[in-house]
Amino acid sequence: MNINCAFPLAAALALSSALALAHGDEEHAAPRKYDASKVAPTDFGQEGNPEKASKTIRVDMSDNMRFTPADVTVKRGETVKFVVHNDGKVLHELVLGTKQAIKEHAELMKKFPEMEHADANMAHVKPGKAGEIVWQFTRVGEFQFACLQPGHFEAGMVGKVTVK
Ligand SMILES: [Cu+2]
Repeated sequence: MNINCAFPLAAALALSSALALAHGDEEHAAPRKYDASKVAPTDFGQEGNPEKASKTIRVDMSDNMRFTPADVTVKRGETVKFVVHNDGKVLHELVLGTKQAIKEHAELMKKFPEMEHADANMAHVKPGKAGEIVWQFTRVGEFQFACLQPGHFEAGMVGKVTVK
């Protein structure tokens, strides 16, 4: 079972106890398969078709709780492939969302630090590894990406996506 992090907090909380049970490490082993029939629009865009990615952005994550770059600009409608490298020694992740969704998600992670999930808008990356997110930005505006491992967001592990 996956939780869409664009869901309101209440819905996410209602689901979270089931999630903790449903989410093992096994399902994270296989790379995500794009399935057009499962693409769900959100306020910040939707899962992109990897074959239609017109831009690749490499983002590095490090144990100093920073993303490099921490500020990216894309065009509305563009499908972007984020290649997310973990240069540190602990688990990091990149979660895309609206400012509000990221904030709510961070709160949820504080309450349920064991909660794991694998949605199209996030990549959990083990030390020394790389992960991918393919995302189509369908709305103009300012969005965020953040690492929601406990304490990381609070330490400033957050970046900005501007969609023009
Ligand atoms: Cu992190």
